[in-house]
Amino acid sequence: MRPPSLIINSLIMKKIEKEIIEQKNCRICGSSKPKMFLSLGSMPPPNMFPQKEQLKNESFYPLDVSFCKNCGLVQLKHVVHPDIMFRDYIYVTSASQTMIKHLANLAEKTAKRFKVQPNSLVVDIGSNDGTFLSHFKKFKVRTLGIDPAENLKDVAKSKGIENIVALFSNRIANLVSRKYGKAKVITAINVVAHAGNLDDFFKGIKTLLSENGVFIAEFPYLVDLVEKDEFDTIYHEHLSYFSIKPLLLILEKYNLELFGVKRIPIHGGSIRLLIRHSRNKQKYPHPVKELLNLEEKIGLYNLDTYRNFAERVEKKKEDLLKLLRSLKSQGKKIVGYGAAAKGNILLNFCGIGPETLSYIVDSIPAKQGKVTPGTHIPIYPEKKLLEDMPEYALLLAWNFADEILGKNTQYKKQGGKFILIVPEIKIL
Ligand code: JHZ
Repeated sequence: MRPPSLIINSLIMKKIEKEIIEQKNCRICGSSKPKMFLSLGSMPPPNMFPQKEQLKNESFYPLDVSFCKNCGLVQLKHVVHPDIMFRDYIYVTSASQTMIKHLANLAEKTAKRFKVQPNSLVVDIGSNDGTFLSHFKKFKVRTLGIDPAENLKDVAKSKGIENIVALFSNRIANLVSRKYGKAKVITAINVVAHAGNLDDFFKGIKTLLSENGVFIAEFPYLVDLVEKDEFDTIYHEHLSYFSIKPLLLILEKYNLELFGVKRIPIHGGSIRLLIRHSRNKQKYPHPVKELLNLEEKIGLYNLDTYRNFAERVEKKKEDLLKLLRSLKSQGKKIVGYGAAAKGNILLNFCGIGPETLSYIVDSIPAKQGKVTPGTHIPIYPEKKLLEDMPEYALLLAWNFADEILGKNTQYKKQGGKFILIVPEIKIL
């Protein structure tokens, strides 16, 4: 018999039969009536940066968003095959100091609050380049990463992180618990929104989590997305946009309990969830009740809220294009800062290409030398900004505004200006 790790690796080696499928029923409650309220158009998945010679082979997929009135889940209407999006993944967690510090902090807090003993198992789903798990090493725990990106396996390994190349599922959870035992801590940072089958995902959490274990999940919060019009965080990888209400439904289905929740500022406003095997059925802690009230109050369970959001998105597009056209007509040079996935949504949706943004600077070496998906703007290392001194830099990675502005004081001193787009369009 082959060892379990080989069996796991072979699970994602199947041929892709359908590149995209339409999700007809709500991915949480199964209702057949999710209503579409926004179409951002058809574009390549935003982390698939082509080389100049691959431009003719780009695949475009629709980006349409629906709301399920029955359970409150906001979700994509189409699902691109996960192998297309995640098998060769260009985004690395370690690209931002903000993210590194955030995860170091979370590892420290987790180990202390949950009294994680040496040798306990800590599993990170969507472990990427191993940044998060590397911060658990000093607690002498056993760490295991699960991530479908084949290209990042060795990067994580070089940090001493054992890694399984797979999409998380109940099947994987069973294999892992047989080989490594149950996990005291499971984490999924910016991952649950990516899960194609939420039932299978939470069933897997139920299977792998030890009796007194904790599952910690973080992802952008729908309240922030709607209130700050962060429409560019809607993309093919993110299949669900969560509020608390639909989440409780799926947790209850698998006898899991949300015992803690906290709003955190990362990525334009996220939530951190603390989940365990159910002990207090139907007794939500105060912060959970407060968020449910907030969601109700701002209309997250009404279709009209999303129709209004869609109108604001169109308006933001017009306003941004007006500003950029006016700057170009004055002969100003504009570039982009941060070739973020969200940036690619903004560029494709607004139809902004190299005629407007001469280039984009980005810190991830694998993005440099490539062009942006769909819009074909060349990407260079960050140092080009100061060498070239364009008059304006459109901050595409607006979620890291503090970090980026902080390290570009010289550009500002020499007269360079940043254009911010979230929460509103503003020149700094
Ligand atoms: P960043 C990613 O989306 C992918 P993206 C993922 N799907 C997800 O869910 C969200 O995060 C949350 C660059 N940069 O993190 C690096 C600089 O150049 O906003 C990145 O290319 N200089 C998992 O891609 C980009 O900006 C800098 O100083 O939208 C930021 O991408 C910093 C800080 C970043 O996420």
